[in-house]
Amino acid sequence: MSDPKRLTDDQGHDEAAKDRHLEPYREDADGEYLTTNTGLRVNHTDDSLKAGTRGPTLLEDFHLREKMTHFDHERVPERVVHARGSAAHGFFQVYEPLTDLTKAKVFQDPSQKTPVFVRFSTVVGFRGSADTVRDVRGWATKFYTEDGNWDLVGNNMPVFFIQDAIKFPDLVHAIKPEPDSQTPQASAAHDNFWDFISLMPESAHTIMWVLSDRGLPRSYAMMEGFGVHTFRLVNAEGKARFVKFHWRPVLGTHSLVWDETQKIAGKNPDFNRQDLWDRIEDGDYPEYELGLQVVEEEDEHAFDFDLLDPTKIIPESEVPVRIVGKMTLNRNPDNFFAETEQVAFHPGHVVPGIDFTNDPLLQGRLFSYIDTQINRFSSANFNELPINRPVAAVHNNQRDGFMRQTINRGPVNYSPNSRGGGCPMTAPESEGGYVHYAERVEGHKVRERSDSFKDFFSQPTMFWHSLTEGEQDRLVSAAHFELGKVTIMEVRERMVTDFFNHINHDLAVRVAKGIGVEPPTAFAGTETDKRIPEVSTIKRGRYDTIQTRKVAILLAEGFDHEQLMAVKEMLMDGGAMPTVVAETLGMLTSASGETVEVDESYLTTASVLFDAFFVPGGAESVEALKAHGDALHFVHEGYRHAKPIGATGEGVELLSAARLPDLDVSDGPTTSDRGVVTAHDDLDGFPGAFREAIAQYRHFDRNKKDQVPA
Ligand code: HDE
Repeated sequence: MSDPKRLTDDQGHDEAAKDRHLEPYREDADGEYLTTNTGLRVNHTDDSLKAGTRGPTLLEDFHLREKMTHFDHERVPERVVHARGSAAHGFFQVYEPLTDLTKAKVFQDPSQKTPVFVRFSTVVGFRGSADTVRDVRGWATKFYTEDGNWDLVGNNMPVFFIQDAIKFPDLVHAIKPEPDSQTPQASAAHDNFWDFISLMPESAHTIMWVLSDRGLPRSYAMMEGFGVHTFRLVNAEGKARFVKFHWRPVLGTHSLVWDETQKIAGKNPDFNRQDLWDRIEDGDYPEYELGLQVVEEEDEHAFDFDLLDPTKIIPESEVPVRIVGKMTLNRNPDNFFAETEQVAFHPGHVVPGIDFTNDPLLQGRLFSYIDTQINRFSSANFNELPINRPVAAVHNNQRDGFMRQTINRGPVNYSPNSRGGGCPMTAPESEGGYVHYAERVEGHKVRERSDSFKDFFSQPTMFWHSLTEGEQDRLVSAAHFELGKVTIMEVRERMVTDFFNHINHDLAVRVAKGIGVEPPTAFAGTETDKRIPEVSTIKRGRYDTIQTRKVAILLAEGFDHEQLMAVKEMLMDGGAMPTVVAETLGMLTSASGETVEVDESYLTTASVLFDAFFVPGGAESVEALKAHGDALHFVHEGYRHAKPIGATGEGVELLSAARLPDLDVSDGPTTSDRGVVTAHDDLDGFPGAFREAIAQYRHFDRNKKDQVPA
């Protein structure tokens, strides 16, 4: 009989291969008796065994002891970084064979769907911290390929804070909560972090990314991903090329705004986690295209930065991104601990056709990830856990240790051997044996940084100039927040003069103004005309769809049913998600007698959890909303956060009552470029105009939005 835990080629390697692989480990208790861990049926689990109903508990109570002991041991240490994560299953499919570039099987056959498990994470916060903090997001993908597992362990930003792995413990110590007070949680806004950064000019590029909108993703389905390091692709002829990996969300890249993220952290700390879960449950599967930037080996030194330096990107104007395939996330985990918590990634999990470079950050990671998994699982057997087990067969002489699962048969556990016929035998390259790329290496043994790594400011300068004006404003404001939390004046000053002033003088002056620091004298050392437009989140957005956008519909008794339905239909057609919000849960009756169910009340939800708002008419309904602080607050906050707002009929009066600046209330549908769409009497064309405003995602050009009290 075939053993499902050891899937072999004849059982196929398709999209469902990992799912089949996990099946024998799944457990359902439907219709089953409660038992102990040794299979003994339990007949009472609510009282411990005592000497008399009011007497002492007996040591003999094996059920109590087993239940309690297991509970006491329910946790494993959380990840030292990336502790808070959310994951999903899915598959990857290449668009056309990449045989010319790599022999990795995952890239050969467009009809093959390789199963994947992806874990997104924040970096700094502990396991129970909020999702919507300003931070880098982790993006780790485990491909269960025919050749074994390949882990692409990346981030949502293409650069990193440091150039050499040896600085990682310092970086993480500095950014985590301070060691005496253990504050602040999940935030870089404190003395230690900025003290460290002000002395680490190599971090300038990543700091710009973190302070930009990229630090606040709207959804894991609307976030780009990057492998960060330069890797190598190797084809069957042994020819190698450099490569950078990119993930591009099909829904485009979109971000939240800072005030909103802080409020969401209180209203729904699981915002991104729940969003990912709901998308998959609703069938709105997150999809991402994989892109490659490929550089010929002979062009290694053709750039004005070093390809091995992880604080640099390759501008797309120099090497375009070739889109090669798509990943779809279509299944939520069955069990958070068994899958999301126990999944163990490692950049060193590679397959033939994919190899490393000498990036000193990558090289250090190759050590750290195995070590950290052994710390988390107290065992080198972590790859035997169901979520980590490759679908490819595993045979070796690594044996024993805590929680060993595999029952290796026979007397042979060494190599070479003759007793086992030489098995397990090493595989020649033609049979999939991994052969390291034979890069020629020579040099003196030195503890030094290459001079080619020492231009710290050119790319941050290009980054700054490549943002839209609105993005620049928000970045400056982010710096005001972060450095405003720094209590040591010298650190603030150093950040202005030694850091931002080297990126751009105007930026430094603007940052200085918000944090009580004397503006620095002009410094034009790193100015450049080069631009890298792809870094802008706004330019990476998608504005031709309203798919999965969440729209709150504010209602009270006596609403106009026809107006509600016209917009609801438009939203449903476009794949958006309308939610009726009212004072209480239950049913509401329209002016013409129809009833609708309320989905959320002002208590159970908040404006910050929506992308757009709609207020239909109905005199009685709108009068009630006008008298309701929560309804007015929804409109104010939505306006302040630059979200589209639509109103029809008397609904327009709610916006007037909210005294939105520059409100244009005309009869027909008015699509102001500020994303407030109103139609008082002539409703023809309103749904289309409102749809257009929602597709724009945010309307940052509301220049008086800060006058609104929210
Ligand atoms: Fe990680 N990193 N990292 N990192 N990293 C970990 O491994 C480390 C770096 C990244 O969802 C740890 O399993 C070092 C860059 C992700 O399970 C640990 C250095 C990038 C995840 C570790 C880096 C990453 C981790 C902690 C500098 C983007 C979460 C728990 C040399 C390219 C994976 C764990 C998951 C997790 C070490 C830098 C991405 C301690 C030493 C650069 C997405 O091993």
